[in-house]
Amino acid sequence: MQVTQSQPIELFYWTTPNGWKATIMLEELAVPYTVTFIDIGKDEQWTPDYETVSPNHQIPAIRDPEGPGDAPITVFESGAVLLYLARKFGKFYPQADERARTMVEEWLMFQMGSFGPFLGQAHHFNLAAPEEIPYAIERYRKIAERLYEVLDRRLAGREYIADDYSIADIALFGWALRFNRHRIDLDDYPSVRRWFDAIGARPAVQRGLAVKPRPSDV
Ligand SMILES: N[C@@H](CCC(=O)N[C@@H](CS)C(=O)NCC(=O)O)C(=O)O
Repeated sequence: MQVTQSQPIELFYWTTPNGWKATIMLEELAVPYTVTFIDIGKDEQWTPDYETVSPNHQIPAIRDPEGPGDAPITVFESGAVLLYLARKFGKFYPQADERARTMVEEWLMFQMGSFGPFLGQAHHFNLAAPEEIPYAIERYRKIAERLYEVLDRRLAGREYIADDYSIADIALFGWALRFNRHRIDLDDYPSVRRWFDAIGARPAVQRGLAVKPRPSDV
């Protein structure tokens, strides 16, 4: 049964890999949504109001006025947001097929647990740390390469990370977009490169990435 959304979902968002997962998903679903920009560079996540939506004061999060039982619901953590939206609208997550669903969940968890948190550490030590710490830079460089090797092996001969385009592709793509910051050359990973270009060419993905507070933001 097709689920319709009358009132827009409110997305709490900033232009980051975890934020893009949510805009891409909402665009792919073509459901109405509004965006509340939370500029984490200006610490706008640190308000008591936002804590009621996102207990760890991070983006993304959503408020769906038409949640279960027709009552509002808030969801924080990007993986939970993707799963909630996928279940609600019955897309990009093969709920009825245990084997296919488990495959999507494995790769979604791989992203949430590794291909994100570790790459974020690489960004920190490559670009933000107040001093250069060769040990940390090297540690996260090696981990980034290992993660891309895993992804490249998985994508060899496959169009998508699971059987069909899914929330696992959406989640992984958001982070792969930052390959420059974690100092990965995508051309060293030809299967990742092919997948990355194909996902990036999807119109909904492009619309999701275009959600910005100012046109000049990257
Ligand atoms: N596990 C969280 C991580 C979210 C996250 O790291 N969000 C970052 C932006 S990508 C953030 O809000 N940073 C601000 C802060 O931590 O104060 C998720 O997947 O939603």
